[in-house]
Amino acid sequence: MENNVFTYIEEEGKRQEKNIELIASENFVSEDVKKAVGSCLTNKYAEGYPSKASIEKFCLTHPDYVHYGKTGRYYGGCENVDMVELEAMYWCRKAFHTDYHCNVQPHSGSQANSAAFASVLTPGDTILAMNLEQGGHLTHGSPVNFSGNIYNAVHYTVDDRGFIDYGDIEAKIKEFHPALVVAGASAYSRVIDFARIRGIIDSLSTDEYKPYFMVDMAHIAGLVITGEHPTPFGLADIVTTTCHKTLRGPRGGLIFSRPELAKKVDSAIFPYSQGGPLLHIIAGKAVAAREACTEEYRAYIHQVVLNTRAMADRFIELGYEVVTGGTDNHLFMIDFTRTHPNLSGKAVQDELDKHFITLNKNCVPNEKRSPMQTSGVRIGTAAMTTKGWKEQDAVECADRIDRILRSM
Ligand code: DSN
Repeated sequence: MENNVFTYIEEEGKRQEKNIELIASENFVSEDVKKAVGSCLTNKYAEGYPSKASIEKFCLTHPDYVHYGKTGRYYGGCENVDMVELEAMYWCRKAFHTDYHCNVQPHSGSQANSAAFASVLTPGDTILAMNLEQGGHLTHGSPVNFSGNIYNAVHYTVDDRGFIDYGDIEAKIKEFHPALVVAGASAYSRVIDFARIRGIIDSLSTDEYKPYFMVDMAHIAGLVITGEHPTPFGLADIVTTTCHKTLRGPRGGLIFSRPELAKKVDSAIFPYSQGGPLLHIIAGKAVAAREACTEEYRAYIHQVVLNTRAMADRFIELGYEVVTGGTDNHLFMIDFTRTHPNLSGKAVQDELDKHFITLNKNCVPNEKRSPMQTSGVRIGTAAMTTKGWKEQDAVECADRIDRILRSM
């Protein structure tokens, strides 16, 4: 049988070039990131972490680097990949302006969250996080996910307008005494007030009870880097992220932690939940993090925020209901329930696919339809801003989507 994989890669390249990409969790990486990810590093096994000798060598050229966490590999020949991993740890910390420990090995955001939980929790512990149906994430305690099975998950909610209900966070901490409070979302268009959540946790902590605070900043990582969203560093004990959304790196995850948790986090990745790290991906993370330290990247993220706001505002002018009435970040949600009750998120997604516009159906607060149908869609502009979109392009796209939906 012929192997057609290169044909499909070529076809997918054409699709990515041609389509308008509005999936809020996607982006287009640089040629340098692709070069790293497609490199010979994929051939190398390197279970463990960079050796003490490699760290000493790295510090000769990066005297500001301070190492936390585990050291030592289980295989020979790791002298080059050690330096790659140290570069990734160094640039990820630089990009986020933090001296937290950084583990660059998680294969994905889910793996990062799984290990982050395992580092500070024991099975059966209670976690408090945002509801998946209202914008949270699968790995934040959904009953169909490991997180909702291994741990006792309780959820906070959003208010009538779709904003996080901080009063509910406080009430749920008082009622359930979670061992870990999680902030972060995959479909939430507003600033998350990490300082306020830290304040709530501190006000309810005692000598006997002190929950950990974890932020999953996967969606907004790029905005955190450039200051378009408040940083969780200095507030959260653990911060996880993916690298492939607004951060614009390869698929994969990161875990940052306060230095005192470094060894626990490292052990929770290897040997607890992963084997050999993907060094080619880690190289891509290093390249992307370095790129995120540039002025060009700062301007890019600022443009993402402008484009998203322009597009959300246009949809509101056109008579659509945008959840929370707008956006502060790279995405927004349209809720068809009241304005277009005959439209489901799935029908809209399928129709737009035919017009080469790609987005995803999404549950909205107080969703009445199933997750396979939904009453809303999620729209993000990070990918199209990489392709050069300005506000006018975003507005024209909203007009075009409106014309298509009116003919449905
Ligand atoms: N992070 C999700 C998304 O936002 O698309 C998928 O896990």
